[in-house]
Amino acid sequence: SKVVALAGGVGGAKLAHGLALAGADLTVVVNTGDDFRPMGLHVSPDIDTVVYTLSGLANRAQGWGIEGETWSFMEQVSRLGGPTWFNLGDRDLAMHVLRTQRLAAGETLTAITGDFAARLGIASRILPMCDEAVATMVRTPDGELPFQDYFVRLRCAVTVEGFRFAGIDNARASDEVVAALADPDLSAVIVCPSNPFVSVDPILSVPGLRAAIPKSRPIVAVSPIIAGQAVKGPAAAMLRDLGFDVSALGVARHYAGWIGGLVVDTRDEALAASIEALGMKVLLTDTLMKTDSDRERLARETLAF
Ligand code: GDP
Ligand code: FO1
Ligand code: CA
Repeated sequence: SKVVALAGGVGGAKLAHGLALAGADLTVVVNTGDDFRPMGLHVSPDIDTVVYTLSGLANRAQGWGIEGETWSFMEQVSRLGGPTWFNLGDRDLAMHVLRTQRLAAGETLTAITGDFAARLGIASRILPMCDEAVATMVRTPDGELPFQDYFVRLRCAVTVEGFRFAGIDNARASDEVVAALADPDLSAVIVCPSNPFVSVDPILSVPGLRAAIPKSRPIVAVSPIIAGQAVKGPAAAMLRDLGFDVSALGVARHYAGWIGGLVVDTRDEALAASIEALGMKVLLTDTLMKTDSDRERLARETLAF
């Protein structure tokens, strides 16, 4: 079946991989609010993670970058006094150098990403949420931080008060994203278990994107919170700081009025009635994706739901 999945990095890429393994005709719309330019190189972390995951190159334990990576480039950057808090591996570097050069030559991020994905043997379509630059900014008690400063340099160890997607007013849903959503054969939109605030919200904030999602098709999300905890990353801390319940119910409240169904972990069975009371259906299953077969099973169950 034809599906569009909305995804950030690690959680998004895992379910997208499952959907591809399950044989879905898949288009992944990926957050680009994390993008930034260390040393002048255009890094697009969530696209990188989706591309590396779907091509089988990903470092699964780390959650970003390439398996078996080497770090000679960064060692030399360090000797020469360059910035070392954001690490570009020797093989990973190729993607950033070529992306930067092709963007400077006038190609769109959509075209470049599609070409890289095809060259790495990926059958699914991977689309950036838009082609304009959007930068997620994190509001903290001490002022606003660029996303990678918050995430990597400060390891998310600051209180979060909110977010701003700088540049979003000048962005628009790309023709490719609009076409994928307008496909008459589209059977569903799947919101991956990605961070609701800094992976899914930027995608939905792109002007024209939310409106392009057909009202006639089911929208189903998978909760990134299991038993009150994020599997990885700051989603639980953000729910807490922003005053939401740190649970699948908090996630459900954030998406209420928009999604028709939420896939919730069996461990959170006790929340099902409260979530359904928000006006959405609930599927209870094991949502922790450790292996490829976990990814594929969760994808199949989500598609059936
Ligand atoms: P990022 O861009 O790399 O931060 O990745 P995403 O935003 O796509 O995903 C981050 C979210 O994925 C976190 O909130 C995790 O809790 C969630 N996540 C990661 N692995 C799993 C998993 O196996 N199952 C579920 N349900 N959530 C997961
Ligand atoms: N995350 C880190 O924690 N440390 C890094 O040095 C780092 C480098 C990096 C390089 C390329 C890339 O595509 C991603 C990279 N990430 C790194 C991951 C990353 O930026 C974050 O996990 C996300 O932006 C959150 O999705
Ligand atoms: Ca991300």
